[in-house]
Amino acid sequence: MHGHSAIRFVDSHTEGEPTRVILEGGPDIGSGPVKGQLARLRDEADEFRRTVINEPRGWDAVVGALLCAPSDATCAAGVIFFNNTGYLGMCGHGAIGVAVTLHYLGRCELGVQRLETPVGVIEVDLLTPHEVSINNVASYRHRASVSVDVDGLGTVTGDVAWGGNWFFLVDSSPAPLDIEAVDELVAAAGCVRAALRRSGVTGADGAEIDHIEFFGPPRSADADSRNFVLCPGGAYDRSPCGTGTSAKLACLAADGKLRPGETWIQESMIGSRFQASYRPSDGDQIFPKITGRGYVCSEGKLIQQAADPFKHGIGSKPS
Ligand code: PYC
Repeated sequence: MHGHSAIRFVDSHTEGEPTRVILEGGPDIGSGPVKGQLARLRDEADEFRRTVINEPRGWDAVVGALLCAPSDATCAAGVIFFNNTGYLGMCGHGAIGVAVTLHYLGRCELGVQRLETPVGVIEVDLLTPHEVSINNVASYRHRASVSVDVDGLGTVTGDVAWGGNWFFLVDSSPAPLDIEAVDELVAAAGCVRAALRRSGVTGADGAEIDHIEFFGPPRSADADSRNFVLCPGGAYDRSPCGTGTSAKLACLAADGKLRPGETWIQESMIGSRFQASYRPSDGDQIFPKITGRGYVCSEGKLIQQAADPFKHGIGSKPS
C-alpha cells in the first residue's frame, strides 16, 4: 500500500491512566543524552507528538512514550514522555506502562531495568507481569506554604515540589474529590495554575509549575489520602500520578510526617492506588519508590494518509 506512513504502538493503562508506547515509525532524533533528543523532537519534529496524541488518533488523557537510545550505558533504553500540550520530564504511570508493555512484547524479563529520561535515570522493577515499582529521580520540596489569590477561590495555599515534574500541592481540595465533580476540579485547578503564573510563582530556575494537585481524605480505610491532579494539557490524571505522589512524599518528608521506608497509599480520583515510600538522599532530597499496576489494552498502527488534512491531528494547522 502506498501514500501513507504508519506508527506502530501498544497502549496500556496504569491504574486507569493511559500510556501509548511507540515501537516503530518515530522520527530520527539522533543520539546522545535523552534531554538533547527531547529538544530535537520538540524543535524539529513536534508534529509526531500531535499525530500520536491528538484526535482523531489519540485523546487528551493519553501520555506517549517514545523509546530511544540511551547515552548512559547502564540503561536498557531511553524514554521521552509527551502529552497533548508538550513534553514531560518524567512520568510515573508512563514508566510503569513502558515496563508492562516491554514485558508483554517479550522484550524484558521480570526484574530491574534502568531507563534514561530527560530529567535523570530511573529504575523500573517488574515484580510480576503487571506490578511494577519505580525508583524515581530525586525529589524535593522547593517552597512551603505559598499563598496565591485565585479567581473564584480566594486565597489558596500550597507547596511547590519537584517529583520529576513541577507540582503545586494543595492540602484541602476546593471541591469534593468525586468523579462527578471532575469538571469543577479541572476548572479550579486551571485557575490555581493561572494565579501561580500571574504571581510569578515558579519551580527552581523559573520553571513553570504545570501540574496542580489537590488532596483530601481517602475513601478506602487502608489508604492515606485521595488526590486530583491536573495535567499540563487540561486532562486529569486517572492514576494517583507517579511524579505527583513523589512530590507529595517530598513534602511529607520535609514536614516530618512520613519516615524513610514507611508506606504511603495514595488513592486517585477513580479509586486506583499507588503504594509509595522513600529513602533519604543528600540534603533535603528524597528518592521515591512508587508501586502500581499496569495492563496492556490495545496495539496497532496509526495511519497517516498523505491526503489527510488532519494527518498531524486536530489542533495542528490542516495541510
Ligand atoms: O504518573 O507521573 C505521572 C504522570 C504525570 C502526568 C500524568 N501522569
